[in-house]
Amino acid sequence: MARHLITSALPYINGIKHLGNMVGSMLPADVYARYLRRRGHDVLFICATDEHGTPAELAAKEADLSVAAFCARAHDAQKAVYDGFDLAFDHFGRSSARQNVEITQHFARRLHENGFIEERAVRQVYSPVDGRFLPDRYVEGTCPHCGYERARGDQCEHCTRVLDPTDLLHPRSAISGATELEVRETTHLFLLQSKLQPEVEAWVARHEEQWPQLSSSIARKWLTEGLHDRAITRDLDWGVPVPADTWPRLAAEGKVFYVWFDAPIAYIGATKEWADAAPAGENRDWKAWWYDADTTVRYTQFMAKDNVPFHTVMFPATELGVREPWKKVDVVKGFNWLTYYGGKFSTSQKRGVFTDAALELLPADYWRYFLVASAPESDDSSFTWEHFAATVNKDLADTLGNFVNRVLSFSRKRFGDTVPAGHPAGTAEERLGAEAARLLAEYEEHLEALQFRRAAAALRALWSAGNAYLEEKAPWLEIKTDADGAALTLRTAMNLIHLYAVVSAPVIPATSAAMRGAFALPDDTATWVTAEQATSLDTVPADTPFTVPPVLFAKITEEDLESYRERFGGAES
Ligand code: B3M
Ligand code: ZN
Repeated sequence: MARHLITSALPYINGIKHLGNMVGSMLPADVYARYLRRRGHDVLFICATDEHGTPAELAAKEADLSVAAFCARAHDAQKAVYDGFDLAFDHFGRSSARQNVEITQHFARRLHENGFIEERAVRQVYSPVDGRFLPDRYVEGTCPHCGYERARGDQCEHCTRVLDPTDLLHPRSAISGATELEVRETTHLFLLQSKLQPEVEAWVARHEEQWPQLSSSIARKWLTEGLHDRAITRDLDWGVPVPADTWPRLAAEGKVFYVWFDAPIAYIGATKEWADAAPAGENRDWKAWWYDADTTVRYTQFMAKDNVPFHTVMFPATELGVREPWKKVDVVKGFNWLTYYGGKFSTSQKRGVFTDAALELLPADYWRYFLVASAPESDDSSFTWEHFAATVNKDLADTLGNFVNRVLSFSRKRFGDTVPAGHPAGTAEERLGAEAARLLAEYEEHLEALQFRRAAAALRALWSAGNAYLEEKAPWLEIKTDADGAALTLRTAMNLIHLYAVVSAPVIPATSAAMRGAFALPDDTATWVTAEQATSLDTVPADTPFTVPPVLFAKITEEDLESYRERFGGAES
């Protein structure tokens, strides 16, 4: 069996993420990891907080904490939310960890030895009041083109023109508002990506066939525009220090690597953290996942589309330039945006649903199912409370939850606390088994192809098949004339519930466990269902004791909806 390395884009440290971030990276990665584990593959699922860069420094300042203290706290806060969402990472690390510092410095040294790094003098805005160089977007001023007074040094939001900070009229520091700004010369390390362009192109050409169209078209666009040499250091206090053995002067000046240089390397760093955290007696070989692993590991990355260029072009360029056999990605699964009523999720304007608030309202499975079923794959998709409520009520509460409850309570009422025997399976059961096997195969196929929306649709169809069977057999009528017929129907339906419990687990793990726990079946450890088992629907034999679990999914009422819209903002008026 192949070994599967799975990573999700690393959530940035500066705040709790919204549902759009969740559906575009961590959640589908988790569903895929859970699925592959259940199919018996060796899986390593890694994520981490992305902690360097100016936004982290500014968020720390606002919280009146040191950056290190802020990041430690923010990491724990994010981790708690991801635990709440049942994300089953093998390790959730930190880009600021020692392991990542070491590997990032190693990469930089190797790139230098191989002639891919050069020192260049650049002129940059310096703010004496702030005591620091200001990144382009932290210089604000009046746009020379349209007169907008809050244009940023990289771009005017109003007329969208791309700017250089020195273009701005009346420039000021966005951090302190200071207006005495100077332009100073400073030296930075540049990664000579232009030299690596042909190699990256050849590498992309060999791999893009396996990528979804969204990813390969973004990679192609970047390559067509040409890879530019890129500054990979910054004048900041917080970050991976430039190694003094290789660049003593820059190290003495306190330069650190740019956040996008060390962030993807943190996939490796976090794997090493995982290995270093092994309990006594367990040997975790981080390098086997990352080094010389081209034919033994299949590596799948998940991310939103704005991150795709960094993963399909920039990080591969870095890895190629290192001239060591580091594992490169096999499949880049990119996502479009989830919007909030067609607009942006916005922290500052308090629009949209953040992951911590979501869990305060409802358990993770409601969100997991809804998000997977509306994953923005072929296009952007829009979150609305109305759509959310309709999906929960119809798919989760009616189609799945109600089926489970109805079958188990009715059987208990009529036949007691064990699965009834009844007649042997007849043609209706044969048809149902064939349908279940067909839909299961479809579901598997979509999960393997990373088509999450379609996978959710196949799962929903599998749930519906149970309802159709129940309507057809109508055991509540059958029981009046043929008790053994009703017993057969209920036993078959209970087998279907057990099948649902096993195969729904990648999407709704907690509910699946509750469904499975209803049956006191000895040695019930299978992690997946074979086509034969789906066809014969007899894993749970007659006489198996069972209990009726509490209602699996509560319906969302009109009043709930009203209060959600009020709290989170609804359609923009
Ligand atoms: N932290 C995503 C973002 O903040 C970025 C991903 C890094 S993946 C190596 O938009
Ligand atoms: Zn403008």
